[in-house]
Amino acid sequence: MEPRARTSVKNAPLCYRTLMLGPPLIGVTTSVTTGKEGERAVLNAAYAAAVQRAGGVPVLLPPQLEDQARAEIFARLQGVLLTGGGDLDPARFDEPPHRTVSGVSAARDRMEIALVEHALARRLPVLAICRGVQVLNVALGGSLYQDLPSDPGTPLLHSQEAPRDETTHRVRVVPGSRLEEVLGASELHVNSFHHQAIKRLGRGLAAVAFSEPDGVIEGAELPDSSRFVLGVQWHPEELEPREKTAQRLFRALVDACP
Ligand SMILES: [Mn+2]
Repeated sequence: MEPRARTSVKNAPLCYRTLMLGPPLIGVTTSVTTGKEGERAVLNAAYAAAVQRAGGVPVLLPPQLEDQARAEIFARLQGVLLTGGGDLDPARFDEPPHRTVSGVSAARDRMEIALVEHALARRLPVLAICRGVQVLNVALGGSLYQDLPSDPGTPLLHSQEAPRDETTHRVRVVPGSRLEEVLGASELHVNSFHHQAIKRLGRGLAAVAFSEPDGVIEGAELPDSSRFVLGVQWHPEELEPREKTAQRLFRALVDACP
């Protein structure tokens, strides 16, 4: 007799939304790199895998798209995933750059801020990860701590040296928030690859998760039950193959698509 298939993410049933309406197109932003091979658009494979396992179709959005092409793609999207990457240009929140600021791409900043505005105007669901939650915050007029170790200073190593799928600090989630509802947890262990974080919150955003014990904002959302706009400072795409809380974030994005 054949052994019964083990329940795993790979053969988990598709989410309700995908079963009823087909897989939604999720715009996934990419990083820019420059080197001897020239300029490139790149994406960590874990993001594409997580979106697909949740029942969505990732549509990669290179910052090199011209305005017309970008608008044509944006108009067809049903959801948005803002990914991690280099720092935003601090000029976006009217500050001179700290000496540690790195990986700034004006093209990426411009495209992602336009994407946030497009998504909010069309009430599309947005999941924002790491740099993504910082982009969401800045697009809404907020600001960032440019270098957590020196400002505001913290005993935690938010730029962890451990492997990407290892968790290194605790996060407390605000009871009653959308994030808590999605995660199904009010306390969790997360990975951490950021040297910046939200300082002043953008218009309408609520801080819904904090690292412990230093109280850095690790989650933000629009507290509006009629739309899904949510960001986390950690990297659920790296934890998603085995962590239920991480899987739930991607499922929730797909389920919220029109
Ligand atoms: Mn962190």
